[in-house]
Amino acid sequence: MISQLINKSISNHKKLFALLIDPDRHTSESLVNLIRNADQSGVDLILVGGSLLNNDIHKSIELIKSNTDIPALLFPGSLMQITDKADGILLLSLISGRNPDLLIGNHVIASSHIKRSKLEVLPTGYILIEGGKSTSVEYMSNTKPIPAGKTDIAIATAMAGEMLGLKYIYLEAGSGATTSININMIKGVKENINIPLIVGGGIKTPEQVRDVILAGADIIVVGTAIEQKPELLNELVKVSREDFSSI
Ligand code: 1GP
Repeated sequence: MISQLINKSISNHKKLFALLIDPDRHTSESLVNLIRNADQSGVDLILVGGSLLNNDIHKSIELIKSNTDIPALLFPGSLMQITDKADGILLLSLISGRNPDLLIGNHVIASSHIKRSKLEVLPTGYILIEGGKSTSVEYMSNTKPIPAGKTDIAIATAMAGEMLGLKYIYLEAGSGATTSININMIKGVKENINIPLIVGGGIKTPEQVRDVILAGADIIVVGTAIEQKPELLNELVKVSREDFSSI
């Protein structure tokens, strides 16, 4: 179970590195190369999704599953991205926004399908934070991100998500964000919740990976930087393997 892997890692002070794959950015060949790279680099989780998806997500997941044992989690940008070929799904409720479809509406529509699929469900409070530019997720979700400096709002939103029973909080600056989530916001959220914290959006360098982990992220998500520079993957994963037992 993916939730057990996450919980066990957290109790062992181990951080998890998640690679985000947008199947639309790949041919079958480049996808297989990326998966081999992920395998060799020691990536812990693969998230699959995108704001728009034209490629066949079933086939992309099948290709991923046939080339690695790394758990594959759906990170759906829409209802059309749900497939039982994956191991699990980050069931995202966009709690920073006020779009009822993304808070609960789509979940109602998808619930029977997800139950039948036997996908492991990871209920996640998804919090969108301004990342220095307008991102696809902001446009497609028709929601306003929390301003980058409003740590108090991010904390209150994360706490509300936990109180509602969500099991993970994801602080998201948006794919390709110019600025990743600021360190004070990560620290503030981490200090006020008792569920695993996922952080992603705009993380590009080993230093950023280290800083985000030191601030309190349990799971780091990186996508764009690896699309642009696949050779960076090994180095970024390595940083997440450093000894963080003192935090
Ligand atoms: C986006 O948080 C993820 O949903 C990853 O963002 O593509 O900027 O790494 P990047």
